[in-house]
Amino acid sequence: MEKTISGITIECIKGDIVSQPDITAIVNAANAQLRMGGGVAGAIHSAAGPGLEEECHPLAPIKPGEAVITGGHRLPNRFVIHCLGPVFGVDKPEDTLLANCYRNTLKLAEQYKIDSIAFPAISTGAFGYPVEEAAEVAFRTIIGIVPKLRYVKRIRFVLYSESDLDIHEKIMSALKSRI
Ligand code: AR6
Repeated sequence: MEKTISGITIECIKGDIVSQPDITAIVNAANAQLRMGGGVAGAIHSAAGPGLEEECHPLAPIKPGEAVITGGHRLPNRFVIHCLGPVFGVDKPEDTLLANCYRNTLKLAEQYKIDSIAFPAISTGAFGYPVEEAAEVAFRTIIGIVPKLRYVKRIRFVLYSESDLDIHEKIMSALKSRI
């Protein structure tokens, strides 16, 4: 599913964040130390190779809601933007911190004149954020920022499961009627 708002395409697909060769920057659901870890971070570091951890080392630690940028190393993408989502029930207020992830990531993307970006569903895996609530925060934040974007033209959500895709599509269609 995709829709265009203020000339920017927002889309949801089912897939793997490390297999988005047409996208300039992919987003890592990182850990504070910017190390390999599991889930998205594990997949990104495995695909990028050890050079990514080396580049990350001096940038760590980061706080919930913060984002930092590195090169893509062996990934097909030019950049990786690493952000630390909130741990649900621990880092509060969760919704503000999660919104900051999307806000700060898009801010960096603009600074680096990035035209396309792919997000995973930050915080919804190991960090336990309920997918539906997280998707509401993600879309609400992005919709608020979209009119201000100059360089980013495509924002892709890459969902790992059919059910996560369904939830994101449902929330995206509901948003349509509110715009
Ligand atoms: N591509 C797209 N989505 C994925 C992929 C993938 N390759 N792998 C998992 N997902 P998570 P978090 C989905 O746990 O909750 C790590 O260990 C997954 O199904 O990667 O922010 C880090 O080291 C879920 O819906 O990120 C941190 O310590 C979503 O991506 C911690 O987990 C996010 O899952 C970060 O936890």
